[in-house]
Amino acid sequence: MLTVYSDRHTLHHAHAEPFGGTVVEPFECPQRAEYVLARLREVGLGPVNTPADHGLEPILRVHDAGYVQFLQTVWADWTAAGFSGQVTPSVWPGRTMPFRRPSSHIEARVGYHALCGETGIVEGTWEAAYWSAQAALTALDAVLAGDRAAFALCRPPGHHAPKDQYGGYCFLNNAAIAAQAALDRGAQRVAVLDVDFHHGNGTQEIFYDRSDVLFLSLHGTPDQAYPYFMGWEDETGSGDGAGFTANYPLPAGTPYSVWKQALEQALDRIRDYAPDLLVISLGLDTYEQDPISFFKLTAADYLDYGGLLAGLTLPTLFVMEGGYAVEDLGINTVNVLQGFETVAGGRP
Ligand code: OKP
Ligand code: ZN
Repeated sequence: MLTVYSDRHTLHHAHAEPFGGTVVEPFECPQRAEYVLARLREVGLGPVNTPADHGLEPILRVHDAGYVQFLQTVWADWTAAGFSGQVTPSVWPGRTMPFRRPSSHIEARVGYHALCGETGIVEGTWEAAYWSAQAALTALDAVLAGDRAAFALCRPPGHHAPKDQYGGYCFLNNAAIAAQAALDRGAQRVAVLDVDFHHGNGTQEIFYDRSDVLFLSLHGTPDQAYPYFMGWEDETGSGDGAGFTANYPLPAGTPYSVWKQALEQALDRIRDYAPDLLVISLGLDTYEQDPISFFKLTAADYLDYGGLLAGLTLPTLFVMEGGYAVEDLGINTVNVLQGFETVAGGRP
């Protein structure tokens, strides 16, 4: 299987993360991608290519132009205001404040575009996010050209970002950008299956009122897990999209046997939908040793469900999302891809 990877992800390295009343080293760190890269080279998964530049156009099919411009200029505006460290939101339009007009102050613009407060922005964040999206688009090229599957080793991740907000370590929604690009290049229907521990709120929101993308997410129940305010079972789509969103919230301690039942239900939905392309938002934070999550999957379970995904016999694009047990992240990620290849057969 082809992997697409850009070392420019290292330009995004937040310095600190507020967590549980203290400040810690960010869970979403550059070493994550290095562990995955090392493991896929160790097992000889396939070639590793750098992304081709598809430009801003496919990004702007999903994200607002004003938001993209914000990401491009936020660091310069932050430092011009005399601020340093990392861009950190400190004020939001509160829930009862009527929105009258935008404030041009950088603190206001940061709060306007920030979903939440744990995600730091540094000088190279935009460049890293841009090439992360290009990795997804380049891996998509391979699948559209006939590869059975390809892996976009994206960092930073994307699934929490709706069209004009960042947070949950995400800036550009790589999976959504790839799904939209596939539609723009002739696909009729795309399924996005999000197996990250966290609900893919950004992807859900982007496609919520559309029937050309079926979005499905298995995740920690909003009652107990970030992003808390979305991901309930009764969120099923609206308008033309009614019935084209499916959520499988699961409680703390969920073992693979239970997670797998939800996955089988999601796979049935995908089979009925008969998409032209399957995009997997691949998060490995369902792992029993993940420091910020609470499912109980083991390394062997990743091999197993990789095979189940291959059983759909669909062209499949894997897009890296979360996973914070850094030292085991390579093994777990590549286990999904190898489990897939064992059932699907190797590279065509
Ligand atoms: C990103 B991805 C919770 C604070 C917020 C953010 C988690 C982002 C996960 N105490 N934590 O989906 O892996
Ligand atoms: Zn996650």
